[in-house]
Amino acid sequence: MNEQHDLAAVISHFEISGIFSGATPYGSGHINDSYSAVVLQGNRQVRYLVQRMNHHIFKDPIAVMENIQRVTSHLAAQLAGEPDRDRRVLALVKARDGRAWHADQGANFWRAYRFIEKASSYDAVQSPQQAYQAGKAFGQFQKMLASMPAPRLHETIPDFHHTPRRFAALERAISEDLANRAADAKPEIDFALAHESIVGVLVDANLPERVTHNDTKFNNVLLDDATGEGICVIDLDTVMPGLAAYDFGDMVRTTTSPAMEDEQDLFKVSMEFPMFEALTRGYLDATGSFLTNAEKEHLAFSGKLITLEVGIRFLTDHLAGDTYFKVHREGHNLDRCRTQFKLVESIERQEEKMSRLVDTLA
Ligand code: ADP
Ligand code: GN1
Ligand code: MG
Repeated sequence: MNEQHDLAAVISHFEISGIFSGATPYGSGHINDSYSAVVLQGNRQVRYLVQRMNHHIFKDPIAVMENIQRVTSHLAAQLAGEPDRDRRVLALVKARDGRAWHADQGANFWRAYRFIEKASSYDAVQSPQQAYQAGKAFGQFQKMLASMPAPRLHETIPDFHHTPRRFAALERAISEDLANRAADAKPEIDFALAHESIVGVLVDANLPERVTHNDTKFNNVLLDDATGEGICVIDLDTVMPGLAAYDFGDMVRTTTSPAMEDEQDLFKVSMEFPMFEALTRGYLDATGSFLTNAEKEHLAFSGKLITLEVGIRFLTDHLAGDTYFKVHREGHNLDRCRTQFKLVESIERQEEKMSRLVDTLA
């Protein structure tokens, strides 16, 4: 976190009663600044998850908030009558002016969510049971959003999963070489360029547009601390029209390798088949009834493609001088790129087996 923010001042703009007792930076996302803020209400300590949106990346924060309001209301309606409903969907706290956000003097956009207690997110997957729960939770999320009424959601980041355009951006970054890092990244650049033939496969497959999450990282689902159930899908900034396969692919990327995304020991990075199997079972338990055959046929491939895409994005940002993803050390984006490409290789070695498994389960 580069700046200090006055969270007491921020939360005073929201419909949060009680006495502010402190706030701490929270989570490990690459984009927004998140804080857990505690207020005393009588003798109870109540937490809120307060976020400053990154308006350099989300250029139209109001459009993002409109999407999130519509999506969370729709999910809440779908979950009516479910036990523990309040922990199964994010709930925005309104600002005192009635909006869903607060814009401060520094042009920062803030929002506040009720804190979902007794649940946790994990940066790396630990067991097939967790993988199953993540697949099921993101699958149910897609299922519930299949009935979102018109109009179409805003595209909060245009071409977010247009892999050919991500590839073109990398080519530009290589030729510009703004941070003078291309020579040292030659093996990674060669790896990316050698994969050009696959970048258009999903966008050219004529798959149906759906409401998708688009950032289905394992740490974007909260698992219940007591039962391990995937209880709530979070991080809704990129919920917009998209392809189901990219959502499944990002689960494969982040929920089948036990290593951290920025692990420097690449021996630890591999696509573990039991995790993939559990993830696929969870996802198809929720979505098998409505996905088309064409979508199912692309599931096994999607993990390889989005892992390549995210690796390409990390490499592009490294070459451009680290302007997009938060970095915490020298070469951080290059380290992240290396884990992604190592994972692509691991997936390539197991691709046929992955396809056979999806065929038997779908
Ligand atoms: P980012 O876009 O930076 O990844 P997230 O929305 O994913 O931000 O939030 C960061 C972290 O904060 C999450 O990984 C999760 O652990 C936690 N978190 C987010 N929303 C809530 C919530 N409503 N209740 C509890 N924890 C939350
Ligand atoms: C970012 O916000 P976070 O950390 O969940 C990024 C994703 C990448 C991911 C890689 C808006 O997600 O697209 O896949 O990092 N989000 C945005 O870890 O670009
Ligand atoms: Mg997140």
